[in-house]
Amino acid sequence: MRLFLALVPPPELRERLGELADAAHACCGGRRIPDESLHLTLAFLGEVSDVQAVKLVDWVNHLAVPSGEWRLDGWGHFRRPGILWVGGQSPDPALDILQRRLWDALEGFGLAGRPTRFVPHVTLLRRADSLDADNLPTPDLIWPYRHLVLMRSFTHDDGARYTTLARSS
Ligand code: 2AM
Repeated sequence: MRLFLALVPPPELRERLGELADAAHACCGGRRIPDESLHLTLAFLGEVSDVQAVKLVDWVNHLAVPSGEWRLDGWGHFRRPGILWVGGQSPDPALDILQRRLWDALEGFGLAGRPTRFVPHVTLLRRADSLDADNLPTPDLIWPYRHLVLMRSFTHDDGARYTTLARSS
């Protein structure tokens, strides 16, 4: 099964992100990520076995994550998959440390895939017609977090859907 670790936005922030996704979609086209799927990927694990998944669920359920606040104040994009995203204009040291700590533990589970670069972002559009965010309102949002989740991704014709398998304590 295909798994990833993520932060999920609290309900009010999810709404604000949804408004930004609507504005982005009106201007740039592509596929708008549904509100319920908006997230920040901390670690993409890819395909894992059932045995590994059981271990990961137990680990995440007992994991304590330092709480924090992430400031989202800029637009960005990944050209190749046509991803338009919101994120921080400057690096976030707390998220960087969390991401490194998670990969240290994941490698202990025998998982590979630590990325060479971590760019915290919330994908709002995929396969956008335009990646020019100049006419979009500048985001200014704070994301308070206390927990991370282990998510399973299911691929459908109209995009991915996610279910939560575990939440940190
Ligand atoms: P993103 O949309 O935030 O960029 C679940 O599939 C999530 O994992 C996706 O939303 C995507 O995050 C990320 N993801 C998917 N495939 C990936 C890959 N091959 N490498 C890294 N991250 C990936």
